[in-house]
Amino acid sequence: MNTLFRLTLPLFASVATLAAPSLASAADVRVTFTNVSPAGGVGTSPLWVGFHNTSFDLFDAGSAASLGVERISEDGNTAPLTTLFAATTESGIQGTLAGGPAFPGAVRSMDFTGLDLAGNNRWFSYASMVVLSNDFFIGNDNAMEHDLSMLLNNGGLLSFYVGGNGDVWDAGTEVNDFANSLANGAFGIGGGQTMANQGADEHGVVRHVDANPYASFLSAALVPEGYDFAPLQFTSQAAIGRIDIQLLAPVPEPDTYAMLLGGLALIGAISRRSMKRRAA
Ligand SMILES: [Ca+2]
Ligand SMILES: [Ca+2]
Ligand SMILES: [Ca+2]
Repeated sequence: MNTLFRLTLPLFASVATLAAPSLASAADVRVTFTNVSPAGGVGTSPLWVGFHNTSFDLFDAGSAASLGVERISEDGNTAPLTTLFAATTESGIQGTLAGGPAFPGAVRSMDFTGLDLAGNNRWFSYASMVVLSNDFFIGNDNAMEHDLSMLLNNGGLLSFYVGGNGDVWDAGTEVNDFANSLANGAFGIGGGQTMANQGADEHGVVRHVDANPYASFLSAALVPEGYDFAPLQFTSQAAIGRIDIQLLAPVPEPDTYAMLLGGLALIGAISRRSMKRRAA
């Protein structure tokens, strides 16, 4: 091995070692939601997502929903949930996927930067209203269900299906009634919601939606005769949506660039010195 290689190899190794912690500590991810319901199936309000250190728990089955869950479940309004998340997490990161409600086949995506996947932003929570409904929603009860630290070891992609086979919740905050359910018009049903937080309070607890989700709805007279509910039977479908969380190529931080440039300058100087010595 010549002098140049003996000097530069350890140098490359040390630059890589110094750069590694900086790259791992701030990751960027892309969250993509795809509505995989069949044509004519349910839609979803803009998906809220949060990255936390388990200090945030969206809801507990069998207990009353928070105001944040109530508003997102009844109106698709993520503002109260956003306030709640900010107040209960330290260094939590959150956002609502842009692009409006997602009906079957729609794809919504959003990038998040500077996540600490091994600490403050290791755990992923999500919530979205299911339409057609009064207060149905999808979301994770278990705050530690989705571990993003796995992104660092499994090729940088975490995918899972949501809302399948009864994994849909009734917030228990509004009586199910076609007279006051959001987006009836999109499904050819009469009635519908004309303002936020409309409809009778349910004073209930969060519970699974079972069997035919629409069998117990009041004001059934608003549904046209012979209406085909089959595409809306999400309780017997494999899923409502798929969430893909993809690790984006880490962007070196300024201090990493500085180290890298410093290292390269040093290599250049050594190389020039070594060539001069050989020429002499
Ligand atoms: Ca919970
Ligand atoms: Ca309510
Ligand atoms: Ca309800």
